[in-house]
Amino acid sequence: MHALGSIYTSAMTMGSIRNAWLAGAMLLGACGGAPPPPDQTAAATIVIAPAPVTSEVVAMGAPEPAPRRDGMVRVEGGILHMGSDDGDFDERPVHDVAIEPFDIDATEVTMRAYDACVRAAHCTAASQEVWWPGMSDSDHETGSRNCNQGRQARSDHPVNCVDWEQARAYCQFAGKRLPTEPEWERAARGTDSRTYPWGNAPPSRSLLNGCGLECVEMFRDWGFTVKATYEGRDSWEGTSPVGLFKQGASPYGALDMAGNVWEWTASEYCQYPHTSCERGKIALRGGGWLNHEGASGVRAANRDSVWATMKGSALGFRCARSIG
Ligand SMILES: [Ca+2]
Ligand SMILES: [Ca+2]
Repeated sequence: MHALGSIYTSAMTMGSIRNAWLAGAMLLGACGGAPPPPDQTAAATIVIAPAPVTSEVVAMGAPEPAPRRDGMVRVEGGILHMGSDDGDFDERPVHDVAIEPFDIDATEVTMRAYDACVRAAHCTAASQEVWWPGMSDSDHETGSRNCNQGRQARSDHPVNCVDWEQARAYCQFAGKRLPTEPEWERAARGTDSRTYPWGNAPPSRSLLNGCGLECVEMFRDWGFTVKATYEGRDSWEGTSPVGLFKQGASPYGALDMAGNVWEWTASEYCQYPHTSCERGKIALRGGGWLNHEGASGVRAANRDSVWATMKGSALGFRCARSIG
């Protein structure tokens, strides 16, 4: 994890350890040069509406749709009750967003898939090192230990340590695009405003690759204290192969929408209801193998943001595609 050290300290001074490494990176990023602004690809119609009632939502146990042969799942359109009144300040107010049906990758993009784009000379290679503006030497050293580039045994793991432009280039290569933030939330939460992709049951090591005891101990060895996502130990100190946690599927069959790697979206980071935006900052979703904030960090409405130029070892992406 990139952060730790100075980043962790920075986040703590904000009065919260929310998304500490990412928030810290954002703070540090503000000291560096601003990256190119993102284009505005979100095609959502925004309508303010009262918060939906979510208390009746229960954990889902029904079989989830299987990915198609092209590795994507279909996500229904309609009104998304975006955000959460139970989450962080940037998840409020809950507001309605109209979205069109679309397809989204069932899994995060793997190293193997990304390398095919590199071999085709459409993508630049993923980095073996983390980077963000103002990064410290210790951030660089600890964060780079979990970049997957150049590790043969991780070809089925998500590509990480790629910036936003690299993610966009890959999706273009695949005939796709990054999902907008509303689309990502729809794909993770379905139509019932559930807390997590699988329902409302708390995270566990059978549902996602989060920060279990293996992660807590790793950071303890590095001199840092992090809060576990769940009790017990999972098998993955860093990323895991994509699509491993079938029980954690979203209502549409999308996997790892919670945990493994945070995911780039197409959207600039804006306060709801999309009135005030931070130019050059991109909205991230899903939480990752590293979360300082425990279970809350992998909620489907949780958000974070970083400079578009960041390359993080707990940050990857998946692609989406419009229908028709
Ligand atoms: Ca783990
Ligand atoms: Ca993920």
